[in-house]
Amino acid sequence: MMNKLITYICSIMLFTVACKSKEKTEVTQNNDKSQKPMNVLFIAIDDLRPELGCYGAPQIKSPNIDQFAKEAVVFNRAYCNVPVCGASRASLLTSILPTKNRFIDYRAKAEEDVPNAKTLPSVFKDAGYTSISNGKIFHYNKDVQETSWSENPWMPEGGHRVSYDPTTNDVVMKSGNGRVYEAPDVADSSYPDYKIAQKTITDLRRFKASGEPFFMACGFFRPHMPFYAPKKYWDMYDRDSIEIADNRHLPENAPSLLRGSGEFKSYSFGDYKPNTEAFHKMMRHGYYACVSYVDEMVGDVLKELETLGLAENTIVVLWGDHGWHLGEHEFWGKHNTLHNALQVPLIVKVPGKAKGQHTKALVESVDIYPTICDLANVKAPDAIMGKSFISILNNPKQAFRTNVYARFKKADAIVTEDFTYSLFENGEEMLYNVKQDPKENKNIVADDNNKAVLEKMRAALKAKQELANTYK
Ligand SMILES: [Ca+2]
Repeated sequence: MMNKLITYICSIMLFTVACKSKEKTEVTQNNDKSQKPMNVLFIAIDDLRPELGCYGAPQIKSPNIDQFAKEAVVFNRAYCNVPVCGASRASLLTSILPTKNRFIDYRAKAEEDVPNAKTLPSVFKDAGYTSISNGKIFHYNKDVQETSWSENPWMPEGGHRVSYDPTTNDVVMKSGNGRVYEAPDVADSSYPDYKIAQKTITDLRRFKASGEPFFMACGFFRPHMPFYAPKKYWDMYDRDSIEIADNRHLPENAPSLLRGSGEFKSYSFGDYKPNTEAFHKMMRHGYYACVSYVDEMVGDVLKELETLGLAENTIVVLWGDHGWHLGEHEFWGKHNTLHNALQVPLIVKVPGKAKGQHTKALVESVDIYPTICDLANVKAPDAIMGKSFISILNNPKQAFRTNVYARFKKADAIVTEDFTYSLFENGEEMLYNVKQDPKENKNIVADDNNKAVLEKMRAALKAKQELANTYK
């Protein structure tokens, strides 16, 4: 018995030593300058919520992202720091948290809000990489252009404001927001996301030929409204069988300042009347069709990365800039601190790290910057506020943050493993138990049983606000 025990203990000790020496070897290899540098492909998808096949949503046709997820780590609990395009992107790309005076809305620019910050692409550029921006990365593609990018940011003609013209049987540039949906029988190449994918593919071929290390940012427009996609993507879904939100009402005890986004009202709805069942089905159908269209474009880019043999030394990060209400609470879009607006898809593939696994670790968008730097051995500036989650990529079962922080205009929010909490500027609060009430249908802030939790959430929020305010 004793002998067996001693053998057992010895084998554990040997195993531990073996693991430690393996770790050491890996670190040494990473620091070996003779190794090929790690490239970066950062794919940003506008307004993509984590409703994808690989997130357990079989109703969505996202075969290319699902395939990519099998080679990557899927973050089941990733959050944006600001649920609006421009601010979310500026915050991620500088790894600086929002405050009530910084990163406010879609117009937020890094060069105005944090003029001394070094952006993620700029640290790669300074480290000798070629940094490229194709499509929508910063909301304004000229934001911090000089310092961030090796070449002028590239945007397809007309941006996302193109729509189908029956006289030319193709899409053309237009001004202003028109109808919210469009399903013409045209080729993939008609819409700008195709051109963004093709430009990225052309650049990848160029970098393969030149051998230069790259930081490639590729930003797709869809599924941001308007829901314009070739008919074949709409045809992937049977509208009658699309399930609409089952909580088409405000949360019980909702604060008076809780609002949905008004952005969708800038489009026209054809024959549809908001808040009808037919409207819900049309909006979901349009959103899903655009997700499938963009999924195809992502697939084109990732296939080229494989074909060129670049995948083996390229870190790929796929990220949505914020969540989206698809009719839950009768809200459409982002622009509040409910879970639907804050949670984002985040899928990270790193050669040699974990793959085909999901993690429940809480991460926030500002963590992406230091993680990419860490993986590529590029030094991140001291002023950043995110934390590298490389430990999760080594072992997706590890815990990471105890909470994440987000804010939007009149509300600050904290999300923990079990709860979401918001404090509005008028003092109103929201607390939801996301384990028991994942759809956030009942604000339980006034429930005496939650007093201890509430105190913790308030303290966590204050700490995050203080951290955010440390940057001057
Ligand atoms: Ca967006």
